[in-house]
Amino acid sequence: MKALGTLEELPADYLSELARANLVPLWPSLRSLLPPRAPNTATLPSHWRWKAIRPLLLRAGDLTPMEKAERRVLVLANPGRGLENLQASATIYLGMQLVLPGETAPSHRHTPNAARVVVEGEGAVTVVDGESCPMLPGDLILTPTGQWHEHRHEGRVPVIWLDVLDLPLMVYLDVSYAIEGTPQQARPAEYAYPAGGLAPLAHGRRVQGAYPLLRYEWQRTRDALQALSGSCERGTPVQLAYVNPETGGDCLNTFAFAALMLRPGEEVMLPRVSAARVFHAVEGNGEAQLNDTAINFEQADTFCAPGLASVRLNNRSSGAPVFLITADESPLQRKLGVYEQR
Ligand code: GTQ
Repeated sequence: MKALGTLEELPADYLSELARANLVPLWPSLRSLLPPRAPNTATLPSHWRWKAIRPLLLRAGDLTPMEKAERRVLVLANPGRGLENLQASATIYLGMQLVLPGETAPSHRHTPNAARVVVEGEGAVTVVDGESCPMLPGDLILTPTGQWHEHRHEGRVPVIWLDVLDLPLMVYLDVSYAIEGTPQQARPAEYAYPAGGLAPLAHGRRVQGAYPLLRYEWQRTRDALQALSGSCERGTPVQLAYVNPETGGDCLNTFAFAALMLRPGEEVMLPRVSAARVFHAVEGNGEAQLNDTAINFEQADTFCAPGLASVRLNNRSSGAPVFLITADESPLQRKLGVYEQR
């Protein structure tokens, strides 16, 4: 591609006349807006260590009462995008949230979609549009766009989870806002999906509604990965997608979630895709090679790969499996017609 003219080549009086008329020449920016063959990204391969996060988050519990926080969260910010922008990737926001025994993060609803991956503790619930979802380590809990949610904790130990939201996207689109609510009347989960391929027939009809399942229990996901690993060739990722059990589609509109198992000694390459991706280690320690960046991750660590990164994952342990939960931007990119695998 030809090099184009620069701002510096233009006379100062011309530039100031343009600015007075709210005009900007395109050609000095054209190559960075439309770079040849592959996009530019500020997203860096990044790693957030649980060992660093946990004490700082517990300290936030001492420093800032719930009334002063509403959501007591430390945001996992990508240094490449500027920490102040609170982004892991262009569209993914990650935060580690703490609720102490006896506390409630009050009810609200907002345009961004959210999902939580529980990291530590027991005894808390997230109430989503009235449905009470217990929070146990490894559980994935959905809070789709517009649904009321509050976090209650009547247990004895701190509960911590990872929030995954499409907040940067909603802010970018000028559609991000929240509505405060009042405490919800909580009921147990209405529908269960007791096994793959079986859907409840409520009053002779299939369950209606866009989000039939809000809580994906870790124990069942783990068991399913173990079972799948028996019939998966080594080196082929043992991976399950978190889907809407009525439609088989993505469980949220914008992000796809999956669980991945690395068997002892196993190395896998993931396909090179345009969607940025985040990884959270539910169990085990391993290595990730993200482009030129090597990451040694431990249990409860979180890391991210920009779009089109090459991703290699390694479990060097000879006896213990690694379990990861991933979130990526593929549903959003598919809807926009820009998703690609290279
Ligand atoms: O739990 O509702 O990390 O509204 C950021 C915004 C969590 C939440 C976050 C939120 C929440």
